[in-house]
Formats: sequence, C-alpha cells, structure tokens
Amino acid sequence: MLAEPVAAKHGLAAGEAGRPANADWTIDQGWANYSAAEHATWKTLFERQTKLLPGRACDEFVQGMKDLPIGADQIPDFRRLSEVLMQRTGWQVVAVPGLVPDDVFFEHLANRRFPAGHFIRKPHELDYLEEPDVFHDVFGHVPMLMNPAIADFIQAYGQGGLRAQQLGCLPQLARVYWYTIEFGLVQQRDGLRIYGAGIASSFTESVFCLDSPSPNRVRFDLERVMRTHYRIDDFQESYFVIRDLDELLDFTRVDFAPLYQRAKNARELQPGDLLADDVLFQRGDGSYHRARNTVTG
Ligand code: HBI
Ligand code: FE
Repeated sequence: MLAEPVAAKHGLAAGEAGRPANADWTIDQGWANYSAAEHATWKTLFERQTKLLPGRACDEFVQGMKDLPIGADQIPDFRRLSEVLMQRTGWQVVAVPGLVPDDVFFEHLANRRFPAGHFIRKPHELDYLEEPDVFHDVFGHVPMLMNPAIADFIQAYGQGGLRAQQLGCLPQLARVYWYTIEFGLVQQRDGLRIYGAGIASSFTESVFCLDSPSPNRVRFDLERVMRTHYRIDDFQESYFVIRDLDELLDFTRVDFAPLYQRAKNARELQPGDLLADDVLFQRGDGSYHRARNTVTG
C-alpha cells in the first residue's frame, strides 16, 4: 500500500464499479445500514481533516461546510444534504456504487445531481482511495457545491463532457476538471488556499500542496491545462491557481472547441513541465517526485 496517494483511479484511466442498479447507476444510499464501525471511520477522517483545513481551505469551503448538515458523528444522509443544497444552488446528492461511466457522470452533472459513492474506505486504507468514496465525495465536493460559481461550473462540465466525447476531446476537458474541481488552488487575501476536493479530502495532500517546496504553483490558463497530463496515483507535480471562484464562471461562457483544437495541436505537457510564459507563484524544486520516481498518469 502506498503511503500518500490520493484519488487513484479517479480519472480517465478509471475502471468502473459494480453493475448499474438503475439505468443512471443510482442506488439507495441505505443510510440506516451503515455500521457503527463505518460511522467511526467517518469520524476519524472528519476530525483530522477539520483540524487541518482552517487557513488552508478557501473561505467558501469552510462556509459551505458550516451551512450543511455535515458533522463528525455520522456519515451524512444524502437526502438532508440535498434539501440544503437544493435551496442554495439547486443541486442534489445521489448515491452511486463508485465510479460510473463518463456519459452517466456527465448526464448527472448536467442536471445538477452530484453522484456520490455511498461506501466508506476501510480503516486500514485511510489515505488510500481506489475509487471516490463518501468521504471524498461528500466532505470534499459537497461544501463547494454550496457556492454558485462552482455549482454552475460543474453543471457546465457535465454539459461540455457530452460534447467533448463527440469531438474526441475528453482528455483535454478531463484535465480542466482535474486541475480545478479536484486539485485546484485559489488566491485569497492571505495567500493560496485549497478549493479542489481531491486535496480538501486528503490529509497528506492538503499539507503538501501548500507547504512543500516540491510542486509548481502556476497561474491557471485553460489551454495550458488542457495540454497537461496529471498524476492519478500520487501528489500533483503542479497545481494551478485561479484568481477567485468567479473566474470559473468565465469558463462557462467560453466555447471550448477552438481551445481543444489548439491544445491538441500543441505539444503535450508532462505534469511537472513549465513553460516560458507560465505565471508562477512558486517554481517547485521537484524534490518529492524525484525521490519517488513515480509514474505519470
Ligand atoms: N464517477 N462517481 C464518479 N465520480 C467521478 O468523479 C467520476 C466518475 N466517472 C467518470 C469520471 N469521474 C471522470 O473520468 C470524468 O470526469 C471524465
Ligand atoms: Fe472527486
């Protein structure tokens, strides 16, 4: 077992869990069926992460968490989350067995339904995630869905996903999701903060992404990110920084088709590559990945 990995198999290389229960892969969360041990795993994860996030997670994450029925003692009930979310941004949380096929995922997002894994990781794999579980999906993603800009951006991603599939540009679009919704950083008054769910739900990466001298921290640029491979099995080598969450709204108004074409015609970039015109918050020294010599996703 790897010590630090985060959202392994959570990207395009992902397999898919189980069989569809319904055509849209949704199942009942079965909230009453969680065992005391499963609620205890949630509590362990919740408490250590909640200690870490003040001063690291963006203000909107912290506020979203406060306004939702999410606490340490129990795995949240998706119906109660959906009641609050629906009022705020028109989103719902629906239960799925794990990763679902891309088109099913996009269809849900396009309709403001967030598919969340209903299972929770085992106590011996607290830092290792084969597929998105209820802690990643609910703790990491749902607080951000309380924010109107994130809410619209993820819906647009769902709509754009169906189109990107037809255009043969899904890898380019998936990289945008990865480097924003999963592993994005945002500028705030006092420095960089986390808004990506893959980071916010990871004990080790929420420290690494801000404190380590190793990774690059680069000003976000759509076309640049579309060209950039990512790591699915380890910390990112580069994090991309948006100005504020409303910058994501600008992207919902842009036609991605010409950007896809330019990105595909340009040289593909490895996760740690830097370009002469990158705007850097920090040039990483690469020490972490050099020592580990891990494989590129
Ligand atoms: N399914 N449940 C779930 N969660 C995801 O984040 C997810 C998925 N299926 C496909 C997928 N992500 C990605 O490969 C797409 O965003 C491209
Ligand atoms: Fe995720």
